[in-house]
Amino acid sequence: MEVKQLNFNRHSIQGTIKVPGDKSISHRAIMFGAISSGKTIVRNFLFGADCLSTISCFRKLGVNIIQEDNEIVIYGEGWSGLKEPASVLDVGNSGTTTRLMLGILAGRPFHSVVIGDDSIAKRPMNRVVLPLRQMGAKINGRENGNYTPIAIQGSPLTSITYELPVASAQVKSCLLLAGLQANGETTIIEPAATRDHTEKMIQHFGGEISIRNNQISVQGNQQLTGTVVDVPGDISSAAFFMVAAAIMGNSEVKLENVGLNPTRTGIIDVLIKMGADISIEMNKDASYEPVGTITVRTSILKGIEISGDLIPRLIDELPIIALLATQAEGTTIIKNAEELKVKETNRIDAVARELSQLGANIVPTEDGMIITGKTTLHGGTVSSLGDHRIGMMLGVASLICKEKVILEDYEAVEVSYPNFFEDLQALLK
Ligand code: SPQ
Repeated sequence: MEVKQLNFNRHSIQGTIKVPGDKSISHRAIMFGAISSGKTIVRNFLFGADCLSTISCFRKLGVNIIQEDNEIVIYGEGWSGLKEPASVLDVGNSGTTTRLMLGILAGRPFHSVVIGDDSIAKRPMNRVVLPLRQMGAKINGRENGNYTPIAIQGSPLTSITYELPVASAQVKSCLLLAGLQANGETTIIEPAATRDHTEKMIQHFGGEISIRNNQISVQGNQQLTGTVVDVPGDISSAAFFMVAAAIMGNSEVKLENVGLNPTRTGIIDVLIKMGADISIEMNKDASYEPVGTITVRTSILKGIEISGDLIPRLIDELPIIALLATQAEGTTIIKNAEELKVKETNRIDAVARELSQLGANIVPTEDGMIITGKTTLHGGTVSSLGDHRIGMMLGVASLICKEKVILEDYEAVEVSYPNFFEDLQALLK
């Protein structure tokens, strides 16, 4: 375990930054390139550990994927270009790789085994395994297929209509990828809108998809064609700088080329509702995903309630929103966010425990947390607990702590933002 002493000793954050490419879109670009026919070029790919795990898995599945300067080039040979892997497919720490890849493997005529790290081994896979079995997939794993290692014997799939029991883009995407290979029309019904990058990518790679309110349908036996994917900057990474600028004095940060897909912009809604000084400018020439520039300045914030349909639109930002709430006057209540318990860590417990160590007033609840502000944070020893988003949140927290902060397990940030601490340091004044 590596330890970092965070003693930035700076008073403001100022400047312009382009955060790395979006993690969700980078994963999907590799997967769609791999199942399509022809060449796919991925620009602004995120070279984080999770997306590198996706590349490694698809190389083991026989796909020719090369890096040319900062671009990834995939020479896809369609669905049948995927071949039985000679060794296990290791997803590392990546839930997205696990769940989406299972949707692809379920319909391929070969055997494969998926493993991951200790965190992945605790994340529930029944949410995809059960509906995939309904489609005809043959899947085994620990605790009847709920946990990795998971073994799959691919087989012909039949379409289903499936109402998602939880709002999850990973489950939706897994079933759409299986549905693209099935016989007939597969329909997914969402309880609340989740990130729609898979739907957009199906269209971008020349596939057909129908979206009516909360119902998404794909016909089976579709062949896709390789294309160019421009990955926008990751709003989930940008969120750390947005919050740093809002809570530090005399600050202004401009974030360029950030993905502004409405299914991901809940953090912006929260900042506005809390009274933050924020402005957004959309890029006119963005490609198939909306992109723009976000500017955030030092803000006077007030506590709010965050719940309902907003939750899936900011699920990964809740750790940094919790820190934001410690600097808002009054109470912030986060509800309906029980999904936080099954992320890289139990993020309700992790956020409450680590921020309380620094003096925050946070009460964990069954489905969220209650945060009372505004509190002065002191220093102390905290840990990412191996969770990249907890590590980056604590890095931002250290900027407003009165004493020094020791961060254990800081290298977890490599999962989604390998240069996070360097980029943060460069903006501090
Ligand atoms: O890939 P992984 O580990 O699941 O990553 C996380 C993250 O914080 O980066 C969640 F822990 O993001 C998920 C997100 O929470 C990425 C994702 C996607 O790309 O489809 C969807 C969300 O998960 P879910 O379970 O709500 O579908």
